[in-house]
Amino acid sequence: MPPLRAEQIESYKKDGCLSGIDVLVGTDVQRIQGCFDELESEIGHARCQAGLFDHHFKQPFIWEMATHPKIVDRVTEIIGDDVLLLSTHFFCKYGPDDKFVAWHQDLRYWGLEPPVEVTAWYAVDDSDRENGCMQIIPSTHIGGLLDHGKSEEPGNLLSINQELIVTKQQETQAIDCILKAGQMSLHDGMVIHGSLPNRSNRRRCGMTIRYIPTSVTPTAPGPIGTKNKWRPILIHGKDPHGNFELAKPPFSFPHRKDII
Ligand SMILES: O=C(O)CCC(=O)C(=O)O
Repeated sequence: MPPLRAEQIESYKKDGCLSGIDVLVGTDVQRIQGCFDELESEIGHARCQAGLFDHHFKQPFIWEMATHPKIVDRVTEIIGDDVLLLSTHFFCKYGPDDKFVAWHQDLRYWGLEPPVEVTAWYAVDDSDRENGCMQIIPSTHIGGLLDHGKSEEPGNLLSINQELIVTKQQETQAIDCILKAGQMSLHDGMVIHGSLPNRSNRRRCGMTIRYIPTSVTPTAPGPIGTKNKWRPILIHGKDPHGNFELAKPPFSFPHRKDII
């Protein structure tokens, strides 16, 4: 796949996100959906909604996506060659239902310094307005980390029910990350984003894959307010900084011959 064009990188830097990037096509899209279906039937809908933190240590299909060159190479074009896989997670909304993701900045609760991170949001299923695609308020990644409160609305899928109050004007600027299954969006961990409830009877599953440059230092052992711990893995380039205790890759690198 060709690298991101200069105007795409510019657009990412300006908006804090870039949507509609092709990753998988054809039977591979269904194969990954099938792997998720299998996991879902083993552990149930409730845990799949937002409870699958770092399952790339157990599930080869998540590791396969987290190390996929069509994702990782795009990330290196944004944050440079030396990249750690920070974590993986899923946001899976079954509809019709009231579950939603309140407006937030990922990095507000992650204890990373400097706050630099890119999320690849891989669409396991088609994601559109009706089933509650992710929404992003462009250019909000440049205003620093903002104070969050607690959501008063039941159904927030965020780990500690955090919510950032945004203005009506900001809300009207939000853009929909409409994706076909097999595509991804990339977003900056500082940008304000969230998603509305799934009002369809289709599932809307997104696999979030979080990446940081090796120059980032942890100021907390994991996402603040949760029991989860960071267990980053070097997946591209080198780690000259040694800021994290790195975890071992759980499986071999399925796509790369240069790293075993
Ligand atoms: O999938 C969603 O609706 C929200 C995703 C999200 O908040 C994230 O990737 O940080």
